[in-house]
Amino acid sequence: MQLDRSVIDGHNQQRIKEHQRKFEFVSADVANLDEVLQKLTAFNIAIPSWALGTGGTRFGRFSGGGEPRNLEEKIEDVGLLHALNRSSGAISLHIPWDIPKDYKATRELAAQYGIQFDAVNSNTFQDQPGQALSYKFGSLHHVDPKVRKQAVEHNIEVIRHGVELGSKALTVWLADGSSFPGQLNFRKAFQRTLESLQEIYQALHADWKMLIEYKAFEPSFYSTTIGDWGQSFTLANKLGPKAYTLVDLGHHLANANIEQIVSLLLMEGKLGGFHFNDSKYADDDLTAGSIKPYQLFLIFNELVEGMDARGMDHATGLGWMIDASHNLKDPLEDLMQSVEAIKIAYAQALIVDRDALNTAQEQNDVTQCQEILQQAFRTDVRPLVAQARMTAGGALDPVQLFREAGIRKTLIGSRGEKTVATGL
Ligand SMILES: [Mn+2]
Repeated sequence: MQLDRSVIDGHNQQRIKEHQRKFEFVSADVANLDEVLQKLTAFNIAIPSWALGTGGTRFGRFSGGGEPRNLEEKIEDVGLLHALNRSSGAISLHIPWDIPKDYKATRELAAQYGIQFDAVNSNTFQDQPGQALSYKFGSLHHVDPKVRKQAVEHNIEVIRHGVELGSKALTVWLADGSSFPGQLNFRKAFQRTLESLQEIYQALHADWKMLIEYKAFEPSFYSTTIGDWGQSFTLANKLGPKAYTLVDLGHHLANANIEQIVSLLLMEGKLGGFHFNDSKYADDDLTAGSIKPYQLFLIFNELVEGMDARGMDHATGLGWMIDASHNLKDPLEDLMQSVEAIKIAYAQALIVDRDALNTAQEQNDVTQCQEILQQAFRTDVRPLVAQARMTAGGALDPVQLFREAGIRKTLIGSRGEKTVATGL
């Protein structure tokens, strides 16, 4: 379904007076208002194709109604999100869950919704039907060169799909690791992974990036072959200028200082992109900003500071993606909440008094440093985000409009109550 323009206009008309009152209140204190609004408008976050259906836990899955049944319906869902929030103008595909059958038709459909193709994701963490060799004991690090070759070829195939659709990056996340001490020779596993990645790197086009995701735990219980940012960074450095580290917020050990990791990767020019989500205990893949909104703000504070230091374009300099799973909420509502939380954290980082913070840091004025950061964090920037969204043609309150317009009901009507999306 395409959302009719008049539906959004009607929704905004009803709320405009209240919005203006709030917007004028907060914007009076924002010195660089036009710049903040322009940056917020330009900032888009890619939606993962695997997060449009209901996710499960390892104990079960409780599907919702009207889930997208194929790639076309997934693009339609992202199109709906983008129409509502004007900040979800890209989809990140997962191969083989979303292999396009007709590139031209897929590109045209996406263009209708104003959707671009973000990073393509390979999958060597599970065996597919008819697959010759198993990934039970890993893929790119496998002791058997034939398994490594199969995994390398899969990644090259994923790049080919991405090239046809206009993607510019391959994201590699490996489940490779070990579950028991002694199972693996760490050095050999790392070396084999590097050699496999080098073969994949050779297949990258000149304007492509390879994003190397790390994860400290899961599904292996003892070691992960790309377990932390140091290991990803080492691989990216050895591979070359097209290889970067990708930070997934849920892939760290508890209480890791992710904002410091981000700062240093940016400094070294090796931060490639983000997978946003939130977590309480492990890689919970919850809605961004739902558990630790202050951490999300601190990360954006380092991102803005670090990108500005390198003269990077905030919107295009890094890959911004959500990587979440929704086992309770409507996936589209959850994604809207994630996008909103990310943009709120970004807006807060944009209004940090950067000069004053630099001065306070250089003077060891610890109290003032905290005052400056928390002044920004405790400012209700939601009217700024809403203003940017409305100006770009979106809804003042996307979640409420999604409900008022009965979008899920319409999707259930056309797709059915019992549909299951491919994905997690
Ligand atoms: Mn991820």
